[in-house]
Amino acid sequence: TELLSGKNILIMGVANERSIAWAIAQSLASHGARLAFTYESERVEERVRKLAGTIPNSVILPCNVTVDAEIEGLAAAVKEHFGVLHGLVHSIAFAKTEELEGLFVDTSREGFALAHDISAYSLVAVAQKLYPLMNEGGSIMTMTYLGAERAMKNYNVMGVAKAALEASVRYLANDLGQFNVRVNAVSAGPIRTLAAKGIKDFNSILRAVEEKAPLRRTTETAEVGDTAMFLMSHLSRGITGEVIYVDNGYHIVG
Ligand code: 0WD
Repeated sequence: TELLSGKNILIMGVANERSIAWAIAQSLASHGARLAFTYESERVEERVRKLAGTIPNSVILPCNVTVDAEIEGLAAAVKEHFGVLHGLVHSIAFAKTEELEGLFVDTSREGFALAHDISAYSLVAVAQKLYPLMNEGGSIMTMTYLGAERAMKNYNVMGVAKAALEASVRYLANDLGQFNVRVNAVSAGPIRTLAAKGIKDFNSILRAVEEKAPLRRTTETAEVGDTAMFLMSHLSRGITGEVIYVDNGYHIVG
């Protein structure tokens, strides 16, 4: 029943105990994976170190994804610690709060570029440096949201960045399939995390999900964690380039 035993998986995007990446870590660890975590900056280092410390044999490495040298340093460190990498979980996004309210038409050049750099290009950048370590095949996953496909209130430039992210998943999947590396996205329903704090009127979004989603409840991070476990495992070996919805069905009705 240890679906991930012998698998080395890198998790990027734990900020605190509410982070989706942290729930993913719990699911992966409980199925026997060996984990490495990255932290963005000293601002979150202590919190990530404390959380990672509760998972035996895990390692923690710095990586701000806006800096190429840090991604290169990460790849070198992962190679040193693990030798072979089997999985990569990308759970990172950022936009300035002023871009996450009001009209999308008011998005600044700089805000657009920053949101795309951290939320979409970073997947390409880390995949580029880490797939060469996936000598035994691998699974890469990222986190997306329905705002990639629909114009949703206040999501604005992040929706456009998520559309770029989802397209990147398809192009990366097509490139890396020949190396037996799969690339997928999980589109999660809204969850109250640090990142969600930046989105205006988040409560009404949650309420709409409770009312309209087929399962009549909001998404829990553990539900995303268990789908991530499936994506990291052999069970999902036929799936690549896909966006899997873990949203209690909201996208079919909302
Ligand atoms: O409703 C939600 N919470 C949903 C989130 C619904 C659907 C998708 N998502 C996505 C987010 O867009 C993101 O891609 O899930 C992913 C994880 O988000 P989260 O777990 O909701 O949020 P959070 O716990 O804040 O983790 C995102 C982290 C950052 O946290 P803060 O809030 O400190 O910015 O991404 C990391 C950082 O730890 N991050 C970076 N990591 C490396 N380099 C960088 C960076 N430059 N910028 C942000």
